[in-house]
Amino acid sequence: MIKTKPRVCLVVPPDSIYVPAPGLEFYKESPLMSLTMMATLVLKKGYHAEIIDLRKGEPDRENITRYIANNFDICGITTWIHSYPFLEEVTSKIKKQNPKCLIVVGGPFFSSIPKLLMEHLPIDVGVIGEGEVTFIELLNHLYSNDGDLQNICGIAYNNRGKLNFTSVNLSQANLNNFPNPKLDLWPDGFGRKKGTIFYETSRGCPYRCSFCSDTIKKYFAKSPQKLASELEYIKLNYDISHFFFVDPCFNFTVDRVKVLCKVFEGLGITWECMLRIAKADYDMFSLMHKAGCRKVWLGVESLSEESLEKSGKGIKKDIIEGKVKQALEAGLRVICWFILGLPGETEATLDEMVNFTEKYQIIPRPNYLIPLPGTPYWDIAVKDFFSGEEIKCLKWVAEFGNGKKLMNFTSIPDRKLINVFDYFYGIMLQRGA
Ligand code: B12
Ligand code: SF4
Repeated sequence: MIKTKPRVCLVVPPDSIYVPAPGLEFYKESPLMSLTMMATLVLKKGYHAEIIDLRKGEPDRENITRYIANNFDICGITTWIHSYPFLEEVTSKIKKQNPKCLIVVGGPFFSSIPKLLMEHLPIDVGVIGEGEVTFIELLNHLYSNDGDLQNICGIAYNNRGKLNFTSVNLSQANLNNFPNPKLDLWPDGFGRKKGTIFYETSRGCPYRCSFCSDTIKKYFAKSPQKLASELEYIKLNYDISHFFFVDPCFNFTVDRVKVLCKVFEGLGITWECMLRIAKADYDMFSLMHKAGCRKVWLGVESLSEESLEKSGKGIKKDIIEGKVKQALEAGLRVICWFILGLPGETEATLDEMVNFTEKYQIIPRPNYLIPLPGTPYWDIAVKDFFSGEEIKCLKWVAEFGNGKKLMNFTSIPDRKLINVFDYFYGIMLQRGA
C-alpha cells in the first residue's frame, strides 16, 4: 500500500512511424479519449495526474525515463501496435531507476496480446479492455488498501512470479456517468487550440471482421442528452470547431444516428465519422450532411467478392457501389478505407479498386493487410514469416506504417501491391483526406 496519495502519470508513446497527410496534423495532437477520461477521473479522486504525450518528434528517452522514475508512483502507458520498442526500453529503465514505480499498461495493443507482453516486460499490472473503472479501482486498492487485486476485473499481474489474470468485465463502464473531459490536462494546451479533436459517442463493435482487432466486443453508447451536454461544454470551454468521432461502429443503429443529427444541428458543429457500409442509407447520409457532417470514412476494404466474403464484411460489391453513390449524392466527402492484400484479392480486383476510385472520385485511404495480434493473420505471420518467434514479429509489426513495409499474404507480386498503394496514397494527398 502506498502511504501518500499517489502521483500518477499517463504516457502516450512516441509515434515516429505514422506521418499524417497535410491537414491531418491533429492525428498527432488531438487529446486521446482514453487518457483524457482516466486523467480526469484520477484528478477528481484528489490524486495528482499528469499526461506525458510523446507522439510528436523524437523524445529523449533517457530524460523521459528519469523524469518518470523520479516523480511518479504510478506510470500508466497506453499502447498501439507501434509501441513495443518503446515499452521494451522504457519499462525496464524505469524499473531499474525506481523499482517502486508501479507500471500499468493498457490500450488496444496490450489488450490484444496481454500474456506475451506480461511475460516479456516488467509490467506490474496490465489492463485488458476498458480502462477507466479498472484504473480507479487499482488506485483505490493501492492507496486505501480497498479491495483485493484479484477482485479487480480485467487485469493481469504477477504474484510471486506467477502470472494471474482476472476475468474481463463484461458490464462496461457507463459512459453516461463520466464527468466532462478535462482537455486542458494535455500538455501545450492542445485542448485549448482551435481545431479538430478525436471524440467518442459510443464504444465497442459486435462484428468480427477477420483483419480487425477491436478488443471491446460489445457495442454501448452515450445517451444523446449526455453527448449534447459534453459537446456544449467543450464548445464553451475550448476552441474546438470540428469533431472526428472515432466510434468503431458509429451507425450501429441508424435510428440513433438520426437522433444524434438533431442534437448536432442544434449545436452548430462540424464533424466526421467512420461508418459500416451495410447499415447506411440515403436518408441517413442526407440528415448527417444537414447536421454538419463533412466527411464519412467508409470501411470498403476490398472490391473482390471473395475477399469481402472471407473477411466477414457482410457486404457485396454492388452494395458498396450503391452506398458510395448515396453518400456522394447527399453532399458528403467520401473516404474509402482499402486493405491491399486480403486473401481472395487478385491483380484484376486491385485494378477494379483503382477504376472505382476514378469513377466516383472518392478519396482512397490505403493500408496493407497488417497482421494485428488477435487476428488469424497474426498467427500466420508468426508461423510463416518468423518461424514461431512472436517477439520478432511484434518488432516487425511495430515498424509497419503508411506503406513502409509489406507482408504479402497473397500470390499477387509485391511490386503490384506497392504500385497500387503508392498510387492511392498519391491520390489521397492530392484530394486531401
Ligand atoms: C483514432 C484512431 C487512430 C488515430 C489516432 C491514433 C493515436 N495514437 O492518436 C490514427 C488515425 C492516427 C490511427 C492510426 C492507426 N491505427 Co488506429 N484507431 C483509432 C480509433 C478509431 C479510436 C481510438 C480511440 O480513441 N478509442 C476510444 C478510446 C476510449 O478507446 P481506447 O483507446 O482503446 O482506450 C480504452 C482502453 O484501451 C483502455 N486504455 C487505453 N489506454 C490505456 C492506458 C492505461 C494505463 C489503462 C489502464 C487503460 C488504457 O482504456 C480506454 C477506455 O476504456 C481505434 C478504434 C477504436 N474505436 O478504438 C483505432 C485502432 C486503435 N487503430 C488501430 C490501428 C491498427 C491503427 C493503424 C495501424 C492503422 C494504419 N494502418 O496505419 C495506425 C497505427 C497508429 C500507431 N502509431 O500505432 C487498431 C489497433 C489494433 C491494435 N491491436 O493495436 C484499432 C483498435 C482499430 C481496429 N479496430 O483495428 N488510429
Ligand atoms: S472493421 Fe469495423 S465493423 Fe469490422 S469488426 Fe472492426 S470495428 Fe467492427
